Amino acid sequence: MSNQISVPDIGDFESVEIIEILVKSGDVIKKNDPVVTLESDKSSVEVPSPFDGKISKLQVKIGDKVSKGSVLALIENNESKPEENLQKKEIKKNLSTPKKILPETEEIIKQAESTVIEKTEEQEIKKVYAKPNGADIDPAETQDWLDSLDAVLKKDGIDRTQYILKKLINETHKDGSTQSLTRITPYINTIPVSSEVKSPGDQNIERRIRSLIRWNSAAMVVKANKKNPELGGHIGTFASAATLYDVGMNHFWRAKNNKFGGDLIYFQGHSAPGMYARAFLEGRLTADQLGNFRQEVGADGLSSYPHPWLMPKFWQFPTVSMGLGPVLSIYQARFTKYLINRGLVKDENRKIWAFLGDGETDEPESLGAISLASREKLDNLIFVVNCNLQRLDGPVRGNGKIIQELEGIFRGAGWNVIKVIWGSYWDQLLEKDKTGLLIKRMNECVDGEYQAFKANNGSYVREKFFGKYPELKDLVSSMTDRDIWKLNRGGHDPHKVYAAYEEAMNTKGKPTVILAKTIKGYGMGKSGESINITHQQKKLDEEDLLYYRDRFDIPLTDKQVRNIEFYKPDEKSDEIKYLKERRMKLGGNLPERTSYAKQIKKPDKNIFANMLSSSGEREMSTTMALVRILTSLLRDKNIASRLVPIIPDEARTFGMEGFFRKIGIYAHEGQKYEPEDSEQLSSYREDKKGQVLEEGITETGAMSSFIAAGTSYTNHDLEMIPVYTFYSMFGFQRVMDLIWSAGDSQTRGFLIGATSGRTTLAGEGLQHQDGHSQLLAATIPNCISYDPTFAYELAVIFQDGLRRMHDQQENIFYYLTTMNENYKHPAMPKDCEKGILKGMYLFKEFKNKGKINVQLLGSGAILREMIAAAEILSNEYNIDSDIWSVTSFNELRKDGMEIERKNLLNPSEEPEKSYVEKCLNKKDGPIIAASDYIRSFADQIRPYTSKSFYSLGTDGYGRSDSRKNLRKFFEVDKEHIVTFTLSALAKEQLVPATHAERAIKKYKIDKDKLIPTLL
Ligand SMILES: Cc1ncc(C[n+]2csc(CCOP(=O)(O)OP(=O)(O)O)c2C)c(N)n1
Ligand SMILES: [Mg+2]
Repeated sequence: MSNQISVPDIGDFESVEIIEILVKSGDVIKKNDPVVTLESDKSSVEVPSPFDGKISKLQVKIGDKVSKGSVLALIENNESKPEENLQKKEIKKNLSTPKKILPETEEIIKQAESTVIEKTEEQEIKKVYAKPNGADIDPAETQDWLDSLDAVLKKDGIDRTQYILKKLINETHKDGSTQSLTRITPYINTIPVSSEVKSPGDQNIERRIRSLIRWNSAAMVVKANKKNPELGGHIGTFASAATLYDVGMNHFWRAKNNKFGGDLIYFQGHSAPGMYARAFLEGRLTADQLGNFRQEVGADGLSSYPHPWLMPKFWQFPTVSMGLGPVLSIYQARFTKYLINRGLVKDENRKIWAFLGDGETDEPESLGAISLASREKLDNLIFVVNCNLQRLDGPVRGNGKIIQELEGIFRGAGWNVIKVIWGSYWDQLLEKDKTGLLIKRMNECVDGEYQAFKANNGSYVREKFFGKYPELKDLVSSMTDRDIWKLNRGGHDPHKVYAAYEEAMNTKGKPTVILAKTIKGYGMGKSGESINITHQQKKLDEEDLLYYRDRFDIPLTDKQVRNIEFYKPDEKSDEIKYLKERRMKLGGNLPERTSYAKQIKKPDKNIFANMLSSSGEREMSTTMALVRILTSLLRDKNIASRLVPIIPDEARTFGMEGFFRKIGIYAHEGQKYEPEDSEQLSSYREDKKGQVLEEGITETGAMSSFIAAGTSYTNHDLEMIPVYTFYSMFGFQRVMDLIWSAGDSQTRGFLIGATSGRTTLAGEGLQHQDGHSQLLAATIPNCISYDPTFAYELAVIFQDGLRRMHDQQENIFYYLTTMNENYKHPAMPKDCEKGILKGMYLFKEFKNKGKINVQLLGSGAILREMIAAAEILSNEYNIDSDIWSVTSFNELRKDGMEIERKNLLNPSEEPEKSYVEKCLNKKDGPIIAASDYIRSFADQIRPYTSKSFYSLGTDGYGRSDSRKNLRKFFEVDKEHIVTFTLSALAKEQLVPATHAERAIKKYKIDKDKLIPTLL
């Protein structure tokens, strides 16, 4: 039978133009295949076919205007009409909507409700309020409860006990209790001794290995600083974290190999020396390389911190800017699940581990995204917070307890929290303490005290910690001060750490955070153990070094210690054999950065063809052109599945809502509700296989997703193409540090600064109007940035970006600014592709009017003002001009800089010309350059031409008004361009000054107005 394919509900739009017809008569198509593309002035969207079948007749042509219900085509098939389906749906809907309540029924409900109220009033219980100091008003009753609890615990175990407690607590909430009783647990280990899974490792060998790593990592820092005190480095951080890393390396972290994708470990930035020291024992780094720690300029240096850019075969994740590691790891874990749910990679139970400092948790980025991790049930994510209680200047929470604070925050956010506070030596004491006083004392001590204990000695701990209560003093009376000193912290006890990691690995349905208590500068003695200056301690004198050697039994002579020699046992030694064997078992070495990704095949040559011809009478913005480019790419079989559109809650602003229905919004649980706009073409469709990352209002999160997707070629061996579109003002300015780290990570992808330009985004005002993001982009070495004006420029740039990042495998990423101003787009002039990519090309010449010429360089939105100004100059003043479309002042500057340097280095040779010079040197007249950015943007090319150069731009704070008024205010409208050009020509003595004076009057330009930077 023949069915009609008609326009479904397209929201508020009427008479929308058909810009593409994607089928022809006779085509056999599948349900949901696109039939036509519609474009309003706000967005463009494909209309899918509701049926499988064969197109028998097209009812429309390009340019037709259609509305809801307009018939697009006829299709032959065996299906029923969509209206019938709709009717069925309606019936279903009606069934599920509750019927109206009859008045009699309402009366009955009212009566029932009133009796309930009376009853509760009658039965009101006499309340006994707790004493405000928490004192027990009825100890016998309390004991009854405790006995009952004990009985349940013995009979049915902990789960049942917790269930009953939860029930009881819930009951109290009904009666108005607002206390949550489970946010913070006592200051003891979460995992009881009886549940600890024992490490299968040989503890003696592991301790020896750890000691060697400790020594070599400290020696590396000290040696470098002895060579040159400028170099810096840290000993104290890794000293506190050595056990946390070692247990992972020996037992948990699986490397990437041909059978497994590998766990991803975000190492805490300033613990880098520890990773190098291990790699040295593994034979991956030489003693010479360790000797070159922080001397990176030569070929064999080791980078100060984890920087993939500097050590691309070693480091995977830059972490040292505090807070970035945590947030990046969360989105990495999420992106891993995204790839699995979309069927692009196998689920291999890979884990993402992130190590962070306790001081680092003060960064908003560290904790700001933790609720995403629990919401998305990221059980592939494990945080290890090294709680050494200190940051750089002093204690993290001298007056409080960071572990307890973090426990509350993470538990509140829905994480599995494992506290590893006390080491095994405490087990017996805790077991012996029947009064609960020991835990009470542990709870009441603040971190400042805990730090001071470890900066002192056993007798100090006896007196200050145990001494507070006689019972506790008794508890340790048979212990020597040395024994007391040996009471270790959880994070230094490999057994406790192993048990915690094991539990984290097996936790399902939520992420885990391990809060491990350690000592900053562990083992450094008086030179740095638990003292405030530990963080920056990088010089150890002879005595300190000898102490450190003895403390960790390093088999070095005094002389070798004085020479600060590294120590590596023989290859056949137990230590090296053990260490290598462990890593072999776990699949290889870590960290290691590799990529085995197959490159994405080029899109079809004609994929952007429609962008290269004129848009005719149709007006559109470059943002819309971008949406069209993406829509075309989604039809390319090589590219479609690899595109990752990322949006922080602005899809509708950018006309991207068409993607919701077409490719779905990623939602790990699918869609549990029928969206209110389900009947519409752009309905909000969430899907487990959804492709769009709709991040909500978090540029930090969106940027983290961009990095995860753009480094997928190394972390998942799968090339992806992230396209992150944002309000240009909330991009670089907001998340510059993350963008910098994207560069370091060698992320590939497209950042799109939409609604860009200080005068082009008209109504939003000072905080929204971006006039400098391009300049910020220019500071990132591997960021390629463009500010195109026309659709064909954008298409050429985008296509070349795909070529460079995927064909050529260049580790670059793009920043493209697009605009929301609608205008007509001309067809691409001949032979301008190279110029578009280099940064400028001759767009148009206004010739034959006279002898006076001027070079007009316009970028982005302001190029069109330039074109209009050129017409006025030609028509009214007989001034000829060459109009250059400058797609990238940034790229032109790079070229100029490079050529200038080359010329300076080759003084005897004929100087080479920069691209700017090559374009302009045969042209006459001064240069007027203008953009919708501050003047420094265009000024970047000033040194690369010998011509007079005048730049116009939008320096100053933005403000809300119409585009016309804003361009006038910032003096970048066609009238100002004409006037300034005339004035510049007068200065060059090419025209009389009266021309400019007249223009100033004609255009009512107020000479006395202050420069906008002062307004
Ligand atoms: C964004 C940022 N701000 C400041 C620093 C400088 N810095 C490096 S380490 C450090 C202290 C870190 O303390 P903590 O997180 O507790 O780590 P620990 O060394 O104690 O393990 C600071 C302030 C930085 N690296 N990044
Ligand atoms: Mg710390």
